[in-house]
Amino acid sequence: MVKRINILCVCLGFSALANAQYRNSTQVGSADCPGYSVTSVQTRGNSLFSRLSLRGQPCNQYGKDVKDLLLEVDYENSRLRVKISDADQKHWEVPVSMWSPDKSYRPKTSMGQLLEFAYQKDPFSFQVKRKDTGEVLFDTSKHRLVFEDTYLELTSSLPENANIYGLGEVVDTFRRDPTNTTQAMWGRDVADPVRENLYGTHPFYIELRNGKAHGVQILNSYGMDVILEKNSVAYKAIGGVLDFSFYPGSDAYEVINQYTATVGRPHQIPYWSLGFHQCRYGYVDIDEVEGVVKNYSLAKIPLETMWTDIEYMDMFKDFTLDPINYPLERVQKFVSELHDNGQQYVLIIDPAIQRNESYATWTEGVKQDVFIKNPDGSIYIGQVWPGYTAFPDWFAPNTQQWWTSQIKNFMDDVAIDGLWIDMNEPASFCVGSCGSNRTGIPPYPWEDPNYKPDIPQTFPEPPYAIHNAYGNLSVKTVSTEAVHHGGLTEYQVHNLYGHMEAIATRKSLLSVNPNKRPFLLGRSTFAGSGAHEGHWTGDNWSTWEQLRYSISGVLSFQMFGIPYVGADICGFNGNTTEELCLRWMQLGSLYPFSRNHNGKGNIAQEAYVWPSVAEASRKALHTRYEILPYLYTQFQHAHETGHPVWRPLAFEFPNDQEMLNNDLQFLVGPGILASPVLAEGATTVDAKFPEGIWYDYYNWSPINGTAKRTLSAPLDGNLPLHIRGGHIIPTQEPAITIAQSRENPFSLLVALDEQGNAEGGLYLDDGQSIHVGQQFSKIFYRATSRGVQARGHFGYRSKALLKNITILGLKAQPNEVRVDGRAISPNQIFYHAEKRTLIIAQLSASMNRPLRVTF
Ligand SMILES: *[C@@H]1O[C@H](CO)[C@@H](O)[C@H](O)[C@H]1NC(C)=O
Ligand SMILES: *[C@@H]1O[C@H](CO)[C@@H](O)[C@H](O)[C@H]1NC(C)=O
Ligand SMILES: *[C@@H]1O[C@H](CO)[C@@H](O)[C@H](O)[C@H]1NC(C)=O
Ligand SMILES: *[C@@H]1O[C@H](CO)[C@@H](O)[C@H](O)[C@H]1NC(C)=O
Ligand SMILES: *[C@@H]1O[C@H](CO)[C@@H](O)[C@H](O)[C@H]1NC(C)=O
Ligand SMILES: *[C@@H]1O[C@H](CO)[C@@H](O)[C@H](O)[C@H]1NC(C)=O
Ligand SMILES: *[C@@H]1O[C@H](CO)[C@@H](O)[C@H](O)[C@H]1NC(C)=O
Ligand SMILES: *[C@@H]1O[C@H](CO)[C@@H](O)[C@H](O)[C@H]1NC(C)=O
Ligand SMILES: *[C@@H]1O[C@H](CO)[C@@H](O)[C@H](O)[C@H]1NC(C)=O
Ligand SMILES: CC(=O)N[C@H]1CO[C@H](CO)[C@@H](O)[C@@H]1O
Repeated sequence: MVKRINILCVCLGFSALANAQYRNSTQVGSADCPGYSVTSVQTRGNSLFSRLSLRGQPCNQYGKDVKDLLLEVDYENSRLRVKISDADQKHWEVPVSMWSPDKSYRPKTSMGQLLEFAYQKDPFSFQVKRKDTGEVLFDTSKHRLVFEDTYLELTSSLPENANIYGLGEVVDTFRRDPTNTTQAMWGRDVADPVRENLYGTHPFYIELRNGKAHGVQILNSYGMDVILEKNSVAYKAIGGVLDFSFYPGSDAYEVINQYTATVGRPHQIPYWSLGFHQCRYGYVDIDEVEGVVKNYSLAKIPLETMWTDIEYMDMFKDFTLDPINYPLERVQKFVSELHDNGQQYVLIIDPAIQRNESYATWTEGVKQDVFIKNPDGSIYIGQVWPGYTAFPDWFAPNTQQWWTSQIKNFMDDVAIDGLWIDMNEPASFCVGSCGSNRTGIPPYPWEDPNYKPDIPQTFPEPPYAIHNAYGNLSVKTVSTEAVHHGGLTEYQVHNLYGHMEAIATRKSLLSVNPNKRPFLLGRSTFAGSGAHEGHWTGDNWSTWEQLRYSISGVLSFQMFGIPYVGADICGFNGNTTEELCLRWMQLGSLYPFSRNHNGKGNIAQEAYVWPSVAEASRKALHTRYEILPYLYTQFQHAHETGHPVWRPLAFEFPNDQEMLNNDLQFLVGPGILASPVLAEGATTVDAKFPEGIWYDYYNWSPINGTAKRTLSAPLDGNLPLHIRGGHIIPTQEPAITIAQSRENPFSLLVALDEQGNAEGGLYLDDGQSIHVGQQFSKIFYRATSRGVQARGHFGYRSKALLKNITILGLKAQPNEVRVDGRAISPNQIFYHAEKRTLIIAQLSASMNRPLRVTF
């Protein structure tokens, strides 16, 4: 990737800031700006090129107006792209190599038949319309375009009370407030405050309008505000270009399909990563870590993967082990025991590298010239856990090789199964540089009452201050004036840091194990990160509010193409309570990424700590492991089409007004509705059921939608789950590890709809290889009230057999049941007339060929 980028950009933006102060003290608004007019237009095949010229005197609102612009409009397979750039000078643009587009994506209908680009010449404005209905999806005609060297502004009208989802990363309701939302895009290390900018950058939204969906994205790595107010969406960026992608849908899943075809499909996950994970910051030594694994085993709670936070390192230096508390031999022995038990081990690393002449990662990095620089060419120094540190520059040509060799050397010693990349906004505790000659480990700012950065703070701020909740852009991160390879500044590429680390780290893991799916979890993400890594929603307090918000957090990352996501179960900062932890284990057992993680100094919160939580966890994880074949199949769909693993009810039922704001219930895949308890003291849930028939997962009793029901959910019960009529859920008998579960018998749970039909799918492979060739099965199940059929591609040899088929909603008892034409024994057939349920038991059918069951 580094080779392909090869930028030598005399880019405007930051340098303009350093040389002049353009701030207009009279505070002109964009309405005072002249706008642009079209001076020439050319069309070529699917593309349109046009030049735009400033229509009058420059307004110099937050910079210097650019005189001539270039407009490029392209109808591509997966999007309509509208790009406006400076005609004469190159501004930094995110290189195409940051994305991994799905080149095999072929739409049923071409973009040109779905969307129309229309424009006005003077002043220039444009509309994006649906071709079939003429509906205007994006319309800039009511607002002036502003294009300055350090400020870009473009605004589109929106319908009143628009249904807008996305624009992250943020802690907020899933549907954003269309009248008062300011989402700053500036990666930020902070403990999950509500409605402020956070770790990742995702300026992509989906709008639901009249039951249809479309998506709009801007690609720009500069700091930016996206503002929803007054029936409009405004983009205000502090540099770069206006590079928009429009995704016509027409349902939300097709939008996400088109979006992920453009930015990169979610990576294929290792099957084991669907097991339950345990971590905490503050496991003092390897004995404690071993003790946790042992306690899970004693409590008979499935623990698939054990994690350790930064304390395993020697003074928090990456690729080292604390010689006293995590001695190499002990750690090696621990890892091999985990592996013998079919379990995994994942460790954290941070990008910041301690400045230390006796530390090979540092000295080699200096030799290979891999670190971010000060404007004077010296190595930029910040402060992170290991004291004064430098930051790898992912643009530099040798960084990949250096990073890979660090990871490889470490993994030669400790055979970890994946990496967790934290602090990669990148976080730093100084405001800007800590001073270029500093070494050692000073107190952390919050530990030192006399702390004050003692070098002059010269980082320039842009004239337009985006709504970064830390104020100045260099606060708690690398200074905006720090320099990357090719002369790029942090000001320009800040928001790409974590994404580029993920690309590099995935490559490193692949070079260590070329045919194994890497496991990678990252904090700061960008459009396209899902192709490389999963995500957790970061650090927060153990609160009921955060438990609720975790649902919209997970849902929004489904939209962003990063479906492997979860929040820290039981909460990270502060002390949880027994009840909160119990409810969180229940909800968290359904997170795509299910990990209990705790902060330092808090009371223990592993699932076994309280008998009540242990019992609830066993139940909840039993259900998770039961539906693993279904869950894994959803991840394969996500990998192929971007379709989310957790589905927002708004996206599934866009015509149901009750569902547009519902982010307290959700669907797992298309067929399972979850209605978790999210309030202290509650033992019931007020659940809304959309149209259809919904069968209780545990006792199979049906509920007719559309309905509101108060469901019983005592602490010692189950999280309410309902299977949606029309769906077939493949299940497998759970075991304590994924490897063992995968050897257990399968079953099918067939939930018939009102017409007596149901469908479902199952994807099977070895769960770990990158290239499965033809060694996979894609089975399509179809059921009616007369039988069940399995067809499809059968390339994977499963040793596990199909045991039971349970049919819910079957109105009459069948006279006989035939499997592939042969009648089976009546002893294998159980019909419950009252429940309208048929169980066909003890089938022992192969999963490796088609099957026909008739009744
Ligand atoms: C500030 O804006 C006003 C109003 O558009 C304009 O007349 C003036 O020239 C601008 N000042 C500078 C320094 O550009
Ligand atoms: C708009 O949102 C801000 C930030 O969340 C909040 O402080 C303010 O009260 C809101 N204003 C209105 C009118 O709701
Ligand atoms: C494991 O459980 C034992 C017995 O309850 C307890 O004393 C010990 O602290 C636990 N260890 C860990 C690491 O949680
Ligand atoms: C940093 O050290 C170099 C050489 O060791 C020296 O030339 C330079 O003046 C020092 N800079 C500062 C700011 O102290
Ligand atoms: C520098 O690294 C060496 C080797 O890992 C270590 O012994 C030493 O403590 C480190 N220095 C600091 C200041 O951490
Ligand atoms: C932000 O930066 C400006 C200009 O460098 C400086 O004057 C101001 O004190 C800074 N504010 C904070 C909160 O650091
Ligand atoms: C959490 O509980 C521990 C032990 O009771 C206590 O020392 C600590 O202060 C508590 N933390 C908070 C944030 O309340
Ligand atoms: C559900 O609806 C069906 C018709 O679609 C009806 O036969 C049945 O009685 C209803 N069940 C309940 C519990 O309302
Ligand atoms: C299969 O059906 C039999 C008979 O109802 C039941 O006892 C058994 O628990 C079922 N097994 C599974 C895995 O569903
Ligand atoms: C979503 C959420 O619960 N955010 C909380 C994170 O923690 C801070 C305290 O540090 C609270 O203020 C936020 O409400």
